[in-house]
Amino acid sequence: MKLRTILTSAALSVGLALSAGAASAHGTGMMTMPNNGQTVGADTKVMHLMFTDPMQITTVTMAAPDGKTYKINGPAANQAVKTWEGKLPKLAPGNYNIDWRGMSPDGHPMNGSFAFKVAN
Ligand SMILES: [Cu+2]
Repeated sequence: MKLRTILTSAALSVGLALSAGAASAHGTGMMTMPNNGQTVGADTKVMHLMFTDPMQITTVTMAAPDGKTYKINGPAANQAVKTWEGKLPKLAPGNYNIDWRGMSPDGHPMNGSFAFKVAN
């Protein structure tokens, strides 16, 4: 438990978590909506990943407080986009974590994660 807590906070502090090697090669500049750590309303219907350079996103999953992992659908993996908009399922109050995987224009595998909370 202790170790997991440490790893989780370390991952968050790396900043919305572009993996370290890839991030240094690409600058950073990634943003998400919701922001990492943000509290949003249950009426939130979409999420965004925003990049300074176009990114091909291959997989986005969301761990929900019901214990399930949902696949988030958005632009297809063969499209490179600066803003990736995914449709969220109906949200219940609680803590959510989103993990994404993709590939940069030069072919580097990229991934990241962020967390948000849905208010009661
Ligand atoms: Cu690269």
